[in-house]
Formats: sequence, C-alpha cells, structure tokens
Amino acid sequence: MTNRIPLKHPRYLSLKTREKLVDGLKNGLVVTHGLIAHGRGEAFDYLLGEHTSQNALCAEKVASCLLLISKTPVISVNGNAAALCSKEIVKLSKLTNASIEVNLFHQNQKRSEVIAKTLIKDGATEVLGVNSKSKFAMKQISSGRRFVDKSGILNADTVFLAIEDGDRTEVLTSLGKTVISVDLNPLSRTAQSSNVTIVDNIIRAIPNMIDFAKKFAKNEISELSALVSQFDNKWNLVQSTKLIRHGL
Ligand code: PTJ
Repeated sequence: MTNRIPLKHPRYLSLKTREKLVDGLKNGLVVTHGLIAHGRGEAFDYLLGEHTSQNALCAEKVASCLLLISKTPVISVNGNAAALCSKEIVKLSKLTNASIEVNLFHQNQKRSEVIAKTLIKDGATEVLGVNSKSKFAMKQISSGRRFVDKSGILNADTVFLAIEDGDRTEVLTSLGKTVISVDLNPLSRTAQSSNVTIVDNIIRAIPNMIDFAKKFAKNEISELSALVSQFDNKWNLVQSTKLIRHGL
C-alpha cells in the first residue's frame, strides 16, 4: 500500500504515516474517529516543525527512566497507537518490563482482539485488556476506557498512554498513578494533567524512548529517580506552547 507514495515525495513520511492509519482502519485496528484525531495531531506537528524539540527529548528521557524504575508499569494501547507503532511498543515494553494493555475509547471486543493479535504478531508475549473475565469497570471514568485489566492498569503504578482524549488521565493521577502521555497538543486535558507529557509525534517519541531505555537500563535506580525528580512538567508544557507560537 505505502509503495504507492513516491519515495522522493517531499511529504513522504507524513503520507506514509497516513497510509498506516488508513490500513489500520481497513484492517480493523483504527476507528474512523482516529483519522480525525490524527489530523488534529498533524496540525500541531506542522507548527512544531515535525521534529523532536529539545524539551520533548528531555521528556522522552525522563519517561524512559520512569518506566525503568516503576514496579508495575503498563503501556496502554489504542487503535491509532497500534496502527502507527505496534513493533516499537512491544520493543519498549520488553526493555522496560512494562505490560501492554489494550484500552479503547470506542470500546469494541473484536477491535481489541485485532489490536492484541497485531501486538502478538509483532513480538508481545502477553496483551492485557482483552479477556473480559479480568476486566474491571472504573466507575470514575464514563467512556469505554473505564474497562481496565485487574492485573494491568488497575494495579499499575505508572501508565504510559498516547493519542488520547482527556477522559481518564485526571482520574488515573487522582488515584495516585503516574501518567506519561504522548500528545502533540500541549493544551489538551491529557497533556495538562499528565505527570510527564511528551509533546511529540508518537512515531518519533517511542523510538527515542527505546534508545533511552537501552542507554539507562543498567543505571542505578537512585540515578534514574534523581533524573525523574528534576523534571518540571509545567515548564515543559510552557516551552512546548512557546514553540507552537513560534511556529505560527
Ligand atoms: O482507538 P480508540 O477507540 O481508543 O480511539 C482513539 C481516538 C484517537 C479516536 C480517541 O482517543 C480520541 O478521540 O482522541 P482525541 O480526543 O482526538 O485526542 C487525540 C490527541 O492526540 C489530540 O490531542 C491530538 O493532537 C493527539 N495526536 C494525534 N495524533 C498524534 C497525536 N499525538 C502524538 N502523536 C500522534 N501521531
């Protein structure tokens, strides 16, 4: 599918990314709303210069360290994230010992299973959030995202999520969980209420996090904790917003 896009096209990467989502839609991973969400993300990415800023890179480093020091980290996967970065999500989960859980806004058992199969095909040994017997409904969340896995998000100390509506981040942080998010919009509710917000495109953010997870894998927990505690998310969000204003 993607080879229809000429390699020399100046917007090759952007068009290839769109194709991945369209393929994801055709293959049952992505919902139509996911295409709209991607369009919103693209607009912010355009203003950010379609590259990883220094402060996003710093957030990615801190996020990797946070996953490495967490006891029960979970990577929450939705349709868009799976269509864009399934292989990379699996790699990051292995490097940081994080569980992978499918969690959807537009809840649908069949789509959850298709996403889980894709992750397993890409190397995941286990994918949570699919077995209805281990699901728990969090009453504080009104959307389909309330269904979490008892041995996954419900029990997690850190939740890594991406490309998400703002419904549950506030709830997760209010329950004492640490939330890392990837969101190109620094003004979104998810971005504003996360502990570490990565204002970057997921297609760049996760590969960078993989590199950091490899780099810091053998460091002492105390060193990683020090890096994490120095991070100021408010400052990070202000810098990201300034970059967008500059882009305008
Ligand atoms: O698969 P489901 O059912 O869980 O549904 C997923 C969608 C994406 C449809 C759902 O979570 C949704 O409606 O999300 P929103 O409210 O549109 O929010 C998505 C956020 O992600 C927006 O702030 C976008 O700017 C941002 N975004 C979109 N694409 C990317 C992104 N951030 C990082 N990387 C991207 N590629």
